[in-house]
Amino acid sequence: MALLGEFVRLGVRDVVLGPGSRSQALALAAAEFERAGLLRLRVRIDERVGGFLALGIAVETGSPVILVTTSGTAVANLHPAVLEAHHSGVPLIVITADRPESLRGVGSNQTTEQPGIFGSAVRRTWDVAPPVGEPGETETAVALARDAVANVSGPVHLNLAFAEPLSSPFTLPEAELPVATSVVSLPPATVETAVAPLVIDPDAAATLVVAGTCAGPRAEEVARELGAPLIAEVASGAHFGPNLVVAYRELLATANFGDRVERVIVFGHPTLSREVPALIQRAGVETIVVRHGSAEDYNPGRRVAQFVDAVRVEGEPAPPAWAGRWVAASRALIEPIDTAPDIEADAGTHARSELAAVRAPVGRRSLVEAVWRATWPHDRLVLGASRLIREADKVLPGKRITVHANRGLAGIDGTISTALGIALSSRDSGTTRVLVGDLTFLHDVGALLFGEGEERPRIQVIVGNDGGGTIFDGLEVAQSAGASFDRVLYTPQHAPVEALAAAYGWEYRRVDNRGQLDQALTASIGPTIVEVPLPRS
Ligand SMILES: Cc1ncc(C[n+]2csc(CCOP(=O)(O)OP(=O)(O)O)c2C)c(N)n1
Ligand SMILES: [Mg+2]
Repeated sequence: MALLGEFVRLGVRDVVLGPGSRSQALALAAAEFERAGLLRLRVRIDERVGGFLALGIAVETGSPVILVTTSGTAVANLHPAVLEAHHSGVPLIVITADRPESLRGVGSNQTTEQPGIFGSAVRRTWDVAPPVGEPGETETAVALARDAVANVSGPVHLNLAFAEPLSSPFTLPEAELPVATSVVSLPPATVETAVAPLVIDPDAAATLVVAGTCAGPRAEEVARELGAPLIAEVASGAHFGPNLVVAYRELLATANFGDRVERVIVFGHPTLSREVPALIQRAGVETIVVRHGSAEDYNPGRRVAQFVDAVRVEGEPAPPAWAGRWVAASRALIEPIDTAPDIEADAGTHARSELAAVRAPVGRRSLVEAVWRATWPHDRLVLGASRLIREADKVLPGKRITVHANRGLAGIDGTISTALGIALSSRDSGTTRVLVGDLTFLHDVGALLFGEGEERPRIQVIVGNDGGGTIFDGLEVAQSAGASFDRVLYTPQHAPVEALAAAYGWEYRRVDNRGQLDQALTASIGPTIVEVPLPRS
């Protein structure tokens, strides 16, 4: 109670929990705080889903989220989300209930070694003895909450022991309602950037700016200030602006483009191409990495020259010809998929070609383009790992919208849960769309479950269904592996998505052409699954 009260006083607003006996005191206290309007509480029975839901909330709000579980395997189910949060620098306060020390290591029910269970993936761990009603316990709880918030530049773990009785009835006395004094200010980069930023002179070298996930809009600003081409991955938060180069893979491998680069400035965590790490490892290229709160510094081939917390540009931008050549060449490389009808064509030809466009089958490119067109600044877009995010990264033009992808470890797990967390806490009134492959969808199908009374946000789960993991078809081994390939890599499936939608109470639409796709993307209000069958190749 004192612990949660202090978290609230420090500005923490969101709690996600799974049910369990050992954690009952925390769960009941959280429900009381919610009743008093001091916390938003989300309850999920599957802790892996709850973990990623909390991650999504923290990504969207930028504030730490409390995650509560009972003891035993419940704790281990948080590990995937904790790892992703660790690698992306997302603040999670993981509180796990445990038995007191005397009942550990002696075969007690539902008891394992919880302190240290997340290894180095948490910034700090506390193992706390059970409260027994002694004086000073409130102060200890308050100090613990402060300590946790001070360390939450990524996930932190509070393992709290509870002895019998595990809880007693209580209500929050009005007089004791904690007053939220401040919104949590996070410890990471904000503090460290007090260190003077590295000064960059645009004239010193032919420069390219690279933005991976978590980069944010600063990368775009720096590219403009430098007059540098901008390679901004689709979920970087910087995929817009006059210097954006979409066809970067091709250009990095083209004479007079990639080979002219002398200096690379990296923001965020690039993961979507081989060409970017190859460029950084080329002789004669100097790379500066601007840190972004991840646990690991991006350092391909350990060739990065400098890691800094921030950069400042001093001097006039490079001549426009430098970035201009890249931008123009990129535009020329990305042809529109459908050639527009000749302006001089008669009305009948126009009508026929428009009809043909509406009836055209949906491919991967037209799918990502339609989702991109439908998304506006008040919406949110979440991209699952695998083929579709790569397709999006290869072809989508710049647009200033909020895009998220779990690229810390690029797992196909927890994608729908993460998107639900984003949808539930988005300050804007738009729709959250999450674009996933079929295996990514099925991996997190449990996220579709809303317990009775749980809020159902505006969300569309768009499933590009090609019957398995077609990303593996692009591997060299696909040519040589023979009959086993499908069984162990493609992993074919025919799970009926419509039936799953019905089982979990989601609206469902199947889309067979581009016209239907555009309609489906703008039609729905409540949680909807849009299934888009795609060919394997
Ligand atoms: C948790 C996890 N398990 C396994 C993988 C390896 N993996 C990467 S992509 C992929 C297949 C994804 O298939 P699907 O979602 O259908 O996308 P597609 O490639 O077919 O578009 C797998 C299994 C992973 N990234 N994360
Ligand atoms: Mg697939």
